[in-house]
Amino acid sequence: MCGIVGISATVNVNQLLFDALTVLQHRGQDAAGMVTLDEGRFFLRKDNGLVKDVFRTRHMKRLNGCSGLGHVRYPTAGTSSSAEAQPFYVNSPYGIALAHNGNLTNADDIKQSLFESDLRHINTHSDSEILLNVFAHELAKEGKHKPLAEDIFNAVTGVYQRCEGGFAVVALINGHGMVGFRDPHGIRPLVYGKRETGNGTEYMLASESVALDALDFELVGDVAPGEAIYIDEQRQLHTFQCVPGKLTPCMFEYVYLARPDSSLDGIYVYQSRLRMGQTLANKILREWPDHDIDVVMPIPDTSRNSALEMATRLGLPYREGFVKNRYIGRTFIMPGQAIRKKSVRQKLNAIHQEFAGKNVLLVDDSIVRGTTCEQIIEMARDAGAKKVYFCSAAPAIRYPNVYGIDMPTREELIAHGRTDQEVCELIGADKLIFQDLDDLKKAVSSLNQAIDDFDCSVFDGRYVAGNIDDDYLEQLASSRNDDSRQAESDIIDLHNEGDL
Ligand code: PIN
Repeated sequence: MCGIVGISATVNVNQLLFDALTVLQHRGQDAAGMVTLDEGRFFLRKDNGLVKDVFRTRHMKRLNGCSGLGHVRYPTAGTSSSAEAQPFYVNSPYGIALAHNGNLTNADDIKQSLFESDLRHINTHSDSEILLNVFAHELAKEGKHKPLAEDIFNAVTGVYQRCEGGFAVVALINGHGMVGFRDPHGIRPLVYGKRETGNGTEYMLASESVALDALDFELVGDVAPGEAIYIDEQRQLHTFQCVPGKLTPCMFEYVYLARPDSSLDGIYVYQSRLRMGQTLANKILREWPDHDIDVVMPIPDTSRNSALEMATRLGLPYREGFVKNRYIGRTFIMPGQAIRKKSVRQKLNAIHQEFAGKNVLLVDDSIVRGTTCEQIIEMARDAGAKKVYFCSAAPAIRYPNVYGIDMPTREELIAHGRTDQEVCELIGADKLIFQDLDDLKKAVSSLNQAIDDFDCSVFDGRYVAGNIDDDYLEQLASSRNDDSRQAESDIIDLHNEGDL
């Protein structure tokens, strides 16, 4: 998962991009990048690290121009070296920069055809470089010195025809404008908005609406699956449905990835999490009417919304039993099992009085590896809890994600190949309750009747964009495993464009 933003403004965009990336920082803390375009010249700064550390005053001063792109990375396919940070740039045709969120599931095939038929070389492991080259090739095929909106849309159609998987893209074409598009299933999110100024309308594309809010842009809507948005040099907006789309957004955005104050595909994430709490509480009332829970407790932060609603529906007190050190990153994102384990105790501390002698129901948004919940349950017992029940606002995660979320391999997922009861025993809970997938789908789709399906592949192994087989999953697993990642990140790239 990554965060992307593109802005076409009437003033320098460097500060706007910085602010937008800071708001999208939860989508990736591994690397950050920004490209701006000023009088026919691109300025690029990208490196590993948080937004606040990657862009220093000396960089910001040189990131000139009224249009630009930004990216925060959370490593998916590819590696964590700084040369794989985005945006990527290619000089022909016109000069194009591109940032991408998602994962191409046919990247190897495209890479081969780029090399053999299109005579293009890909220098990194990143599928974003592949996407950029496909787009560049398709645009070059139009053969225009001054491409029109329809040429841009033809090129995006070409991308849709060649690329499979989940992707949301923003691109800047030197001398011509800014483009945004989203895969035909709308798996990864992309919204756009506008802002009126004395000098005309400004446009912004972003992974989440919260970035628009922060910059005072008004949400126009979500980019539709298979659609392309083009804002030309005069900041005129053009939209076109390049290929038919079927909206099946990623369910995990609502469960965990997106900020609660974002609206994605017409659904407020916060509201969806409240609904998840209601349906989970209903399951408890249905299947365990004589429960002996004394108190409902969230594991901060994401599960707070669901836990609060659960407590209300169950008629039980809601208590904050864990205090989180906000200066430590998300454990889910940190690479390496040892670091992840160590950081849980550093990250959370228990308020003993809230546990002593009570049967507590701990609520989390999801169970992935199970390492965090195992330690948290242990902490609750150490703090004096009588019984520790655990529930997950999402169903058990049994399958890897292939659409750009850095989920562990199948073997690392605690629920893969295990029953709920086996997972319960492994994490050491007195009882474990998972949300049912049908309930989750109903909870979220009740907020937008126009969506009748989601990408729920991590729960049910059904990959909505198709063409995923065991070989692909094996290959993805080997690129994701912690050891291979470490080895790759030790390599120093000769062409690191990390500095201006
Ligand atoms: C954490 C959100 N959430 C907590 C992410 C832990 C799985 N984990 C997914 C639970 S926060 S584990 O709100 O962003 O702080 O199953 O891998 O142990």
